[in-house]
Amino acid sequence: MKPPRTLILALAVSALAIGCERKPAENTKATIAPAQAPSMAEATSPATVRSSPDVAPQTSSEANRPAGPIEFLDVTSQAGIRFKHNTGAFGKKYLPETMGSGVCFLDYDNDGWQDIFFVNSMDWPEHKTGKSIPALFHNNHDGTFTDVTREAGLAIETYGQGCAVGDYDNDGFEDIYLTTVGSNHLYHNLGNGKFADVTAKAGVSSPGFSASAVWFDYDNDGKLDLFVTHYIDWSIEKDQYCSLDNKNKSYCTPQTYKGESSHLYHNKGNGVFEDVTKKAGLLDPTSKALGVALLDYDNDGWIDLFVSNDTEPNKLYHNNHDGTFTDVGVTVGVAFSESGRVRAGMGVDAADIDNSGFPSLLIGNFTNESTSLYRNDGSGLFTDDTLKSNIGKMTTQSLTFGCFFMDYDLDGLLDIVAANGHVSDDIAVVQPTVKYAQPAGIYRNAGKGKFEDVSTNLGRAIQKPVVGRGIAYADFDNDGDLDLVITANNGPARLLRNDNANQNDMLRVKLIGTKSNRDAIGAKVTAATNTGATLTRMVKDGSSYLSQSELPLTFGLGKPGATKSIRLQILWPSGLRDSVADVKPNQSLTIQEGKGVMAATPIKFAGSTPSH
Ligand SMILES: [Ca+2]
Ligand SMILES: [Ca+2]
Ligand SMILES: [Ca+2]
Ligand SMILES: [Ca+2]
Repeated sequence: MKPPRTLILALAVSALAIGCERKPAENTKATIAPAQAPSMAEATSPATVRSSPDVAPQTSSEANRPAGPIEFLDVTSQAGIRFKHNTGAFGKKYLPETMGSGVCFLDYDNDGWQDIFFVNSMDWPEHKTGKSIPALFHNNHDGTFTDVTREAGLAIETYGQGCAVGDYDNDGFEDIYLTTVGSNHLYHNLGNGKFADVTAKAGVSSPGFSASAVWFDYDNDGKLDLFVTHYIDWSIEKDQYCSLDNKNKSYCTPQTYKGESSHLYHNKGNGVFEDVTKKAGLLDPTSKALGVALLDYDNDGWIDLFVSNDTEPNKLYHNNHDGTFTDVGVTVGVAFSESGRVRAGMGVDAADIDNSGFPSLLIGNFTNESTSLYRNDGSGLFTDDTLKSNIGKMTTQSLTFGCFFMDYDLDGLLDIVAANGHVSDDIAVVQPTVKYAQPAGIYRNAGKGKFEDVSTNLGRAIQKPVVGRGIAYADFDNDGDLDLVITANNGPARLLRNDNANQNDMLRVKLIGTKSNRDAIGAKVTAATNTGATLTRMVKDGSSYLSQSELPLTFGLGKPGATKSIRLQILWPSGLRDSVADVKPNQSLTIQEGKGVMAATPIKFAGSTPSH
């Protein structure tokens, strides 16, 4: 264990003087008042340029800088995470059993430490053996978590699939949307550690077979709207018989069932939403959607939606700026494989992988289909780089559900992380080389459009075969590098701590919208270093599969350099621009729209046991 760091008293004096967000609480369950929204006059002020507050002399941090190879260490049990997904499977092979479930990182109590929400399914009514509930784990700031599900009012049994976290009422507290096979739930965060089910008033139950969901502000009115993907028209009564070996029932593929349209809900304010699916041009009963990613693929300032469909064409919904969307998936080249085939699109992500300023697309597919990588060429078109990037040959054997771009080694290039696992527990009967439980995949961005498989270089935990489904990232221990949580179908979830990636420099940025939605979802941040790197990241939820990573952004800044300095430019969804000059690496900044830096905390490199 490393010795505790010396506290740096010079920390961000000027920032904290004007800051209205409290520092991380000393007590684990403290309720934190949200930042107050500034007046409209303040919020609409022109672009501001401010210097970052003087932060930590880098020398004292360097003393605790880790060394050694990067490893994702399984810290599930030492962190006190105990969660097992229950599919309710009892031999009838009902299709939803093989699809779940998701996990979301969120800081529900605003203490600056990411908490974890696990979605659960449950026993079927005809074979009830016990109660299965989701789980909310509070981050205790010392590498451990406490299960607070019951106190939070979330011990509610549903046939859950996924979650999406967003502060839909801009009250400063993250709310949770839970998707299910059945009726979905919106849990409003009351700010005192408890949640209230407000689904009925909000009008967002979205009955059917829901999968991934995403909060985003499609009309840029400052209020988060909700898009809910739907998969297939399934019920116990409509369940079909399928078999791989012509003897025993297997899980059917989605071709057996009709699709079900996804839904868009417009946030009207006052906690009420309107189903605008048809009006927005998004009604599509043939789609079998599983994943959704936010991106502004054409950089016109309006968020577009990418939706992956299982055995149906993928959709890229261009935002027309008037409340409607147009599917341009075929035109821009992301609907089909290079040979014109539909694939089993599941998890998705969009991010700027080549530091071009434009987001490229990642889609997890079935075994023998490979994960898809579409590079955004900046002219409104995508190029299928699956083969050229080497992703194709590295992912042929994988059946990929959750996946995303994440800079695991903080070198400034976004890598690829994937959770894998087959849908058929009996797949080995007909395809002996294909496994039901599969290791996760990590593919390092080597630059120049190439990726390399580093899955076997990062410790044993990544190589452990599991029936992977949901996956999400966050810096749960606030040591500057990104950690992982992975769920397993009908199995235990695991927390994998990233050790030693913080040998490289990083900058973490949390944004607070004022005129824009408070979560700043859709805000784009460009970090330009005095060493010549320019990185662009967008604040987003959604992506992966049924899951959500943390909202704060992490910029990997490569090898430590004593004179390194960063200029941040923020384009808010409202159209406002802020910029912050002379930022030093290895700190975590909170930036408020129109106001600049509100808080700055140096990163502590102590790793597993941060001390106070
Ligand atoms: Ca927290
Ligand atoms: Ca809220
Ligand atoms: Ca756009
Ligand atoms: Ca970390």
